[in-house]
Amino acid sequence: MQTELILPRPDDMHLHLRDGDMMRAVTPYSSRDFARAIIMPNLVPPVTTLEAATAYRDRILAAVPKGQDFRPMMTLYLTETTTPDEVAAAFASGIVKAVKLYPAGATTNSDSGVKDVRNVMHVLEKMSEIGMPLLVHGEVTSAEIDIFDREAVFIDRVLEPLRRALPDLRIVMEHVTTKDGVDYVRSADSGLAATLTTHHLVLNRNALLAGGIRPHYYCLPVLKRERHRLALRDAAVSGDARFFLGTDSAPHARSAKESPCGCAGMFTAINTMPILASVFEQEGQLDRLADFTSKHGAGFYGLEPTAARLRLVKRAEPLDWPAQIDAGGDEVTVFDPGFPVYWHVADQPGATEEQSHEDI
Ligand code: OTD
Ligand code: ZN
Ligand code: ZN
Repeated sequence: MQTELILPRPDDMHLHLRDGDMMRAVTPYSSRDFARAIIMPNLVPPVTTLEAATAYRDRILAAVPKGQDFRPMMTLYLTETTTPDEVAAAFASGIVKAVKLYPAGATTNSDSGVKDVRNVMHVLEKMSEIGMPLLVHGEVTSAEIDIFDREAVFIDRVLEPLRRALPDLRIVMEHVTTKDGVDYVRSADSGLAATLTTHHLVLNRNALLAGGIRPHYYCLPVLKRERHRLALRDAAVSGDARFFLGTDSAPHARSAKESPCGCAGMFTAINTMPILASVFEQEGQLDRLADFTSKHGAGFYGLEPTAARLRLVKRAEPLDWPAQIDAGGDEVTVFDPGFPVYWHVADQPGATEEQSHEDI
């Protein structure tokens, strides 16, 4: 039985770090295990300019504990007033790696999102020209479309026409949650990739709804049927370079989740790597974990896998994590995969053997 795994330090290609106290509380968990991350721009107000992205990046870097090497790769939030020149200048700076398209109303803080893709075509044309990736929250928001069908309908109504109109535009379908999404990515000749979250690989919608409603398992896109989860797992371990990790770790105060109208999002940054090692082990594909977490995403963004390493070890005793972490007076509930996790992150850069807190 394999009990050690050494990977290039992984990349989280879809991460919500928030701002202020919350950002300062959660950032160290990502920077401990990850080398780089694509940082989502859905702050209030959203990050829409290079100037705002640069300032946000500086605030994140200030929250990274000394001795850890973590590179935030920024994104701009696409609105109907974003200009082609703004995104081109942002991309040229090297600080901003991509533009994020949220259909208006699709998820947390997406009110300033795009109502109709036709209104941003001039920006997308520019991105296609300069090779700047478009990251999409791929769900339609129309009230008449069932929430479980919103990803599949987005592919038909928005994504496919967009890819026909701009075949050279590089697109990432963020947090793909359905077999439809996986099949669509596989059917594309080029230019299309997808991130997969930790939680959608682990849970189906029963976790949210069976035996009581569990607000800490509510996220968007919402958890789907088992057959979709199995399709996602198949894609993650397949070795297909179009699929890579984007945790979509999205912390909210516990009170905002345990509410009559609870916020969407799960906080997974803290235990993602041990959970993913368990998932790949369950699938008999431990050797492909590095592709998924450390190579495919880097390849898509034109980066080398990191030279630094992350070591995971399997132990007899399960990993222990706090049920909640403290975030500036608020509590954030930590993702519980629902099974014991025997993989542990063993080495953190900058930590001596005595300092390294192996069980988080
Ligand atoms: N999903 N929560 C959030 C974002 C994501 O769609 C997403 O990317 C969030 O809270 O920012 C969530 O459930
Ligand atoms: Zn999203
Ligand atoms: Zn997200």
